[in-house]
Amino acid sequence: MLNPLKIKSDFPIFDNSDFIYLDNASTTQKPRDVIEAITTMYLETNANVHRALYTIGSQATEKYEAARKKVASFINAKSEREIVFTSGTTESINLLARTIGDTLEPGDEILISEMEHHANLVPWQMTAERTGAKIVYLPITTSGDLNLNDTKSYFNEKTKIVSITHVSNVLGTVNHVKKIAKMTHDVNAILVIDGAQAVPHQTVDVNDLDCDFYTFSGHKMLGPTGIGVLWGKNELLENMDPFMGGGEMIENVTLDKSTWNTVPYKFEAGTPNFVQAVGLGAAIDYIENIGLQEIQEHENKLTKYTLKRLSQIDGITLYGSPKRRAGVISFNCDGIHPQDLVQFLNEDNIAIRVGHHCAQPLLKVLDEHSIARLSIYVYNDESDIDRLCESLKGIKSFF
Ligand code: 7TS
Repeated sequence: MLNPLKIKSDFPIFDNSDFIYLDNASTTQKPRDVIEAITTMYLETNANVHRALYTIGSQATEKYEAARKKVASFINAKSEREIVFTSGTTESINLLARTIGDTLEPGDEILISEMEHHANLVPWQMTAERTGAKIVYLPITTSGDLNLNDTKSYFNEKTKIVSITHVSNVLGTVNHVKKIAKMTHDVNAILVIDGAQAVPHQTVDVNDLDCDFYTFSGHKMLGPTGIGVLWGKNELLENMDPFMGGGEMIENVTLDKSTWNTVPYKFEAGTPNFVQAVGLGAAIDYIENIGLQEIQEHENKLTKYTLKRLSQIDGITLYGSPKRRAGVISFNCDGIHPQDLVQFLNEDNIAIRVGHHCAQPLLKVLDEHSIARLSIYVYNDESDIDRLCESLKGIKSFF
């Protein structure tokens, strides 16, 4: 069984403090192993990758490519050639919106959903502006699940790209990717999955899910900021144009014309975030040491406990009750502005997030401007939730 207290002791930010961090959907804290992997890289093997032909240059390149292999195996990609390092989910989706997106024609449809983070919405709106394609939104049910009933009107011969979140960053809904993959491929469209809130918390097997592209961020899975992943089926990546031009993404450059490097380097223009990639590799080692199965079981149990404890407090509204839910819980408290709520919690050294969570269309569906949200991870336990609930009760009585 996973031991959150022992795990917490691996995270220097919690040393000698009663700080309770429940904003893991925004970003996670970093274990010592990850911090040390980054520091060691700078202290001992800092040289630019794929170009520096001296000892530490080769070592840096080896570590960078080892991290790519680790990522490939973590999500069960067929080969590390299918792993493109980006700066994060946002860049991964923008890359797709500028490449496969820009092959669309007027009248083509991009199908996304009402529960998307802006990172999986705005880039497609920009694609639609450029190409004349149309965005269609899959609606959500009152429980916060995707409404997959009337699928014929959403998945049709005009649908070219479907881009859906694996797990909602507001409602915690875990979407049925395999079911959506079948609907997508039945109309010969391409399926992109935004896995930012899934990969840190559950086993993701991109082959089993049968999607075409999958994206996620290192900083939400104990890794550093500035590193993310775009996984794509090799044959699709091979046929795509590059996203950005610059160093290392080329095969040959003349004054007239350039040709492209092989996949995945064709998509990694300029000096990549190689130190951060190595940090992400250390984060994967750390997660695999605990075990994703254990992480998922721990979070399921703690989510149930949190929902029960919050529902026992008068005046708390919980948003969404999806059939399959991850450890993201949005709520508000009658008569207290969520902004005030979060500030009072902060005085008790408890961090949660408030706002529209970069999902304004979803908040409109929920008829709210601002929502408080807690999100759990490996170092949280029932005592964190107890303290949160005690603090909430105190704030309520103050108001
Ligand atoms: N997709 C989802 C589902 C997300 O939750 C986020 C970030 C992103 C994409 C973008 O990830 P980035 O690493 O490129 O920024 N979500 C949040 C959040 O819920 N609170 O802060 C960031």
